[in-house]
Amino acid sequence: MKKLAPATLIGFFAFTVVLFNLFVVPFSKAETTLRYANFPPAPTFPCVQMERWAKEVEKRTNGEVKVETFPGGTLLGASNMYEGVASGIADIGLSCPAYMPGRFPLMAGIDQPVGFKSCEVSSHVFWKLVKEFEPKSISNFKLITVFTSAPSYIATIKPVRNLEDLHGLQLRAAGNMVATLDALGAAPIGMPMSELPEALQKGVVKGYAASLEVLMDFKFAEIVKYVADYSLGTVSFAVLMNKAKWDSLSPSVQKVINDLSEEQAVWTGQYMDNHVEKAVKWAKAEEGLQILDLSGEEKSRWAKRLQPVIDKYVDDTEEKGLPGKRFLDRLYELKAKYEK
Ligand code: 3IO
Repeated sequence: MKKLAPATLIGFFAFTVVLFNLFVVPFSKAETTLRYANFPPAPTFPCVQMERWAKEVEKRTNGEVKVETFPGGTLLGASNMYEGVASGIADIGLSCPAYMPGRFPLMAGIDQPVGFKSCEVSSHVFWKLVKEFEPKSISNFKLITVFTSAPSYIATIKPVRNLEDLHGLQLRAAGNMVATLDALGAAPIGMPMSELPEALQKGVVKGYAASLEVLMDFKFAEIVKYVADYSLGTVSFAVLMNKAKWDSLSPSVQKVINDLSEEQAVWTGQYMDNHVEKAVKWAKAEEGLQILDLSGEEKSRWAKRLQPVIDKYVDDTEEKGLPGKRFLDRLYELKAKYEK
């Protein structure tokens, strides 16, 4: 048989590529692209869970849906996320209800200082609560999933071992945690996580309350060297989709997304718990971080200061005609169940 000249082979190959692009690609192409906005940097946990969700949706819809992700505030930031998704700038957005005290009054129950120890538990409890109570504040959106941060702790430049050390101390916190730090006598400043690096650098704050993985992910352990070992509450997140966009999706795609929602909450919690452990090990070994035990007596002083914060949540919601008492009762019930 006559050998084909290399040029003929290349020509044949090029022809095949052209044919493939003309006839095969157009029909196998993703039918829908979802634009998913996120405010913190790509390596942080809210974005890690976003990439996992995107990958799962693409896989489970066999490529019918493509998810385009926008980490680091490249499409929407923490403060315009809610409006940006409502108006369709993004199809999906990670909103942080905990940054807006008063705007999500019932859901704020999850961020009260109820002593969560694990993000898997708090995220799963939050998911169940949101399904059971269907908060009005997010009823204009399709809820994709919810989760929380891992429990927050006070991390500071100077050691905090008691309420006296904490008195008047300027600390950054998520909005919903401002009341908690106020009750402990600190001077909290509410701001999104994305503004904390600069505030710490400039010395505007002497520390913060947040979950512990940020010690490593934002390298905060280069500045703060002490953590007071007292779990203060979580920071809640809700992944919201534009309602019209949701309505435009096929029933099979909607089913994939619905089937993923609770799983995603639990996945995120598990990822976070493992990641926090890794971060604390790193911060201790590389940056000399110290976790300060509080005495038993000191812990009960803190608990005594924090109970009125929880009581106030109940009063505020009930005043608005919202079932805050039932929400909290159910929270404690689910917390005990998942902690087993
Ligand atoms: C958070 C927000 C963005 C990136 C990493 C994060 N870890 C915890 C939070 C939530 C928050 O704002 C806080 O104070 O814990």
